[in-house]
Amino acid sequence: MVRAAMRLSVVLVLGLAVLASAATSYHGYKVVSVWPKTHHESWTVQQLVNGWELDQWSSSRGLGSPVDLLLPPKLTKRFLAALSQQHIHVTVKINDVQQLIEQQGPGHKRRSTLPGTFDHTVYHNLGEIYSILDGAVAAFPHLVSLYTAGTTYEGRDIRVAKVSSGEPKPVIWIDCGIHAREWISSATCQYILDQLTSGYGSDGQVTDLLDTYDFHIMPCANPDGYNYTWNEDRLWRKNRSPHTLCKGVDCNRNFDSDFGGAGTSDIPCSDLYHGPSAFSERESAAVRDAVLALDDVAMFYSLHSYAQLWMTPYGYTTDLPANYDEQVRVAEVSVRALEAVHGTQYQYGNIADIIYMAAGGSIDWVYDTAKVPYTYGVELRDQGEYGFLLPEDQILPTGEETWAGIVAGINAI
Ligand code: 0X9
Ligand code: ZN
Repeated sequence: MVRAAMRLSVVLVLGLAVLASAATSYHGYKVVSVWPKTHHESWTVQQLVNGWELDQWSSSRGLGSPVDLLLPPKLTKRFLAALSQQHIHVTVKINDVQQLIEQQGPGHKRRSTLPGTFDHTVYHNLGEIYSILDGAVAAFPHLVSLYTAGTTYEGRDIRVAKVSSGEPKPVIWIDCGIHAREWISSATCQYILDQLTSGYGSDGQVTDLLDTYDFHIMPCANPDGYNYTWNEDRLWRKNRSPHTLCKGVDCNRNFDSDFGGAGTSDIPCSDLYHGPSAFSERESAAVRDAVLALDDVAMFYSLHSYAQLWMTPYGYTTDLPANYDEQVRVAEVSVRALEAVHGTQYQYGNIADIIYMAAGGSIDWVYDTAKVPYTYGVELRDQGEYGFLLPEDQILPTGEETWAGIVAGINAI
């Protein structure tokens, strides 16, 4: 009897261990676009999203524009039936999310270049990104240096590459990957670092830029979360700090800009959880400390995905910042330059109007408190065809157009 109970508990423990170690599978999950035409239909969709706690990949930008949702297989039938009963239009964007995940990430493809060198044909895990940073220092020791802006809950360094041609100059800050699943963001930071290092002394435009500015590039602002998207759950958004019931804070809700305000959640299990207090998280504190340690930050860019938006403050209020017209003028210059490269269409404007209210975001805090006059949040490709699962053959064109937008913006200030 006792033996049998012991055997049972061993089996149970082993079973739980297997369950705990298995990566999340999105087999049979779909991404759908829902098109509410009236306020009532919008409300209905929101009720379904809240009731079933669906992962909302994008929010509608007004009536007639779509809301993208991740739909678990067990809810598909009921969800589609509810919509059809209300005559709400829906289209399937991704038929099987897991299939798409498996086309990218661990082991699917070999890199085309040596480890420790740039390769914009594949996504890289955190170890690879950090060895690329080390490789950049080794190859360009007079141009690149690295520093650690902070250490995560799980003990990983949050590294920054400083690119400088010599004596201190005003800084252009670019951070990437504060949301773990937005892989194209980190890939774009790597592309930008590659352009800066390979172009100095050979490309006139890059040489001029580095003779005028220093660049501080944080390619992975959320290393624990990013690592988790590689090994456990490709669609994880937050960091990995533990809280009651659930793990993770949305680091882009954790800055001290109307902390806890609109578009945030005080529920630890929510994807929009703002955390116990402003700057409670190592990742947001690292950005804060790094920016405050700099004498003169001319521009601050935070790269996200997806939606193709070039955004200015504020997210916590629909009020406009004092220099809104000037920030928007420069955003428009950037978007025109970006569009000229591959024809990708972007919209620009303040966060609260162009996407949604979101308090506690980095660009608002950097504008208000660090007094950086030009702060931009950029949502890179695409517009939901692949969403967060942007194929690797779009890394290079995304890098090219985004860099063109940033260069044009810098030259316009
Ligand atoms: O919700 C967010 O934090 C951003 N959208 S995302 O899909 N990438 O999560 C929008 C907030 C705007 N603020 C900044 N981008 N800084
Ligand atoms: Zn994001």
